[in-house]
Amino acid sequence: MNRALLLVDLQNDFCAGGALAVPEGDSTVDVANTLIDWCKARGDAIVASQDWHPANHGSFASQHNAEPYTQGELDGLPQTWWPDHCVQNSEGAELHPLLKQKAVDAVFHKGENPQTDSYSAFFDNGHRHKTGLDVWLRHHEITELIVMGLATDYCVKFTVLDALQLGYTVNVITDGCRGVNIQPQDSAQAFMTMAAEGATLYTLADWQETH
Ligand code: VGL
Ligand code: ZN
Repeated sequence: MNRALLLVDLQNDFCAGGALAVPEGDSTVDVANTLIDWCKARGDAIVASQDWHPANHGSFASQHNAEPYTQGELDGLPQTWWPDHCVQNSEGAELHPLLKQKAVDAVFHKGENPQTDSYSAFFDNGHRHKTGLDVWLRHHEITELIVMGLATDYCVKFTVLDALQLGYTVNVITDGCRGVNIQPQDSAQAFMTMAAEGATLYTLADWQETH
């Protein structure tokens, strides 16, 4: 059984000083680097997703004269309006500088279509278009994922739910994730939903002790 570590959106804009900074987002990078070493030593693949928006992306509050973190509608779906973030080729879109990026075998962009948002690393939010991630994983005969990253209540959650739907065995490293928490319980609820749908939750220490 082949396994991959999937690092979700470990980008500057979701870390301290970034445009859509997630509280304690930076603290996930050490967990990621520990897992990178752990996975490398065992021959697991390492992949990453990268939120990669055009400057006029439809999820940006600035495109709608709206306040960031309020709700609207995009592409027929409820949409949270975000501060401009992860604009293609900007510093904010880069993976965190302390992440051991050389160990990453493949990076998958998402959110490039200005008309629709894409929280999951597998599909856009309307499930109309696929990124290359599923095909890459299948090509490498990967059936099990270790998932962590930013943000728990958006991109991690929807990536995990899609992975489960696609038939992967999914392990989530909870202390490698941090949430936006527009509502204070959003991250806790996201973890409960992931577990209810079939993901197994571990702290990094639990994972290392049991594997
Ligand atoms: C994300 C909000 C907007 C995420 C991306 O990576 O969780 N959240 N774009
Ligand atoms: Zn985004």
